Amino acid sequence: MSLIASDHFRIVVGLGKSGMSLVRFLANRGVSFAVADTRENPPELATLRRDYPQVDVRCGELDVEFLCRADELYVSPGLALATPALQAAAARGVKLSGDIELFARNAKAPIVAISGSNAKSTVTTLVGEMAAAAGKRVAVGGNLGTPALDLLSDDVELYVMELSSFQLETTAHLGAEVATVLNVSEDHMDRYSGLPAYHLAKHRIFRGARQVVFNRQDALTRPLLGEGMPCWSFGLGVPDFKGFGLREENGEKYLAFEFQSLMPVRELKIRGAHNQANALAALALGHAVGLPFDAMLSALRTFAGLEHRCQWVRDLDGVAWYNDSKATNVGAALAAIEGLGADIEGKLVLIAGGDGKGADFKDLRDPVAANCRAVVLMGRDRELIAQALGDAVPLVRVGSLDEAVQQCRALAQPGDAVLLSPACASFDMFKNYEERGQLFARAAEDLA
Ligand code: UMA
Ligand code: ADP
Repeated sequence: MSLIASDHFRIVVGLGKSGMSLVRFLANRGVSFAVADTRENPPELATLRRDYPQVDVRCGELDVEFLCRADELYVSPGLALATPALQAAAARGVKLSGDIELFARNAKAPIVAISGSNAKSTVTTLVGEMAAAAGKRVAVGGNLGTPALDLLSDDVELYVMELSSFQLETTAHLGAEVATVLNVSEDHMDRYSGLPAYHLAKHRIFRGARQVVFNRQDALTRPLLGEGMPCWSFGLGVPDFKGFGLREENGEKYLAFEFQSLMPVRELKIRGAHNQANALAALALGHAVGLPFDAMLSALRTFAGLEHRCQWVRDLDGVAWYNDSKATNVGAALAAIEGLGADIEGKLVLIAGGDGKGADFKDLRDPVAANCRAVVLMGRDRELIAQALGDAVPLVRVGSLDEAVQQCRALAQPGDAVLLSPACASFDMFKNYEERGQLFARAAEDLA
């Protein structure tokens, strides 16, 4: 049974990656639909016109009368539900939904659902590799990589899904086998009225979940639960029943489950305390869906981390260079500054700045004072960061990433590390965080 009524009319709102996956899904099932996008030339317009020339597509300002022809709108994650035309349609009885809701209604295999302000992609990838090492036919994607609907297949035995708060806003019932919010810190404050609204959106991931995983070190990750709900935890402290954590044996730190040591931390290739937490979260999620420990541990031993996440670029004159361009919010940059700062002999020379998305940067001040030799500031919101840091450390303002790299070369001393961890999105200066990371790595590699 396809869990979608074919006698209703739908409109796909947004024609990016999610919108195009919706188009494919609906067209394959013979559902009648149209497409709207607020942009004059949305990214997938040419593909839509080539592959589905019969589909009615409206570009530019959303037309409420047009939207109200539909029973249900599938709204792309990049478009806020607060958009007046969407709200006007909803007020007239049109249902607002999204790709993840449709995915959940049609997925036949268990879902591991992963959200959080940071570490989603790392943990999602890790759980996917653990499942593959255990011989499962696993599909990995969502906010990371392949859009959810493109993953649907009767062959899949396990779905491992990274879900953003934007995707969860349009998801009424996910029904995951296990769900987690890894951590909660401010992000996307240009879209939410404040942390409570953002927190609420993330916690929609627990709707209909059969098991949950929470972070013992972050109270905002604990869901409100009915009694008897199976619940696993992770955190950097010593674990107790149903907990994953760290234990010390003969002076050596181990990843551990309850009272059992599993693997020395030194065998992990990913660096920093934050990555130990990520490994523990992945173990908890994998254990909840029955993956054996030997397969999970072998995946942990080989996983070298994802590009642009505290990724080592090179050593030059005793200074290590790291690309953490994916740190697009304050929480992520803090994890890198504290995690890497504790791992090196000297100090960090930090490159920060970009589009701050309305964030408050004050939490950077103390960790920067403790771990950094200097901060090189660039991008649109560099003065906001400068104000938050005050006189904690010397600040250098630059106009380009190349100039930032040159300044870091001059400022860093042997034993130090240069860290690009901007605490900001990249869109004011770059196409995306990948481009920012690649240009940084290239400039660092080009240094004589
Ligand atoms: N947009 C419009 N008008 C529209 C529709 C979209 O202006 O009518 C704009 C949005 O404001 C946004 C951009 O277009 O700036 C892209 O939005 P989209 O919804 O079309 O995005 P997709 O191409 O469908 O990509 C989305 C996710 N992007 C966002 O949520 C912004 C991708 O995550 C995800 O990989 C993809 O679906 C497949 O599931 C990216 C992302 O940045 C990596 N996610 C955010 C994050 O990780 O912080 C949440
Ligand atoms: P997401 O998909 O949630 O953005 P990623 O795995 O891509 O997460 O990591 C993004 C950034 O978050 C990394 O660059 C790193 O600095 C930071 N980070 C990684 N693990 C953690 C953690 N456990 N807590 C906080 N920040 C983290």
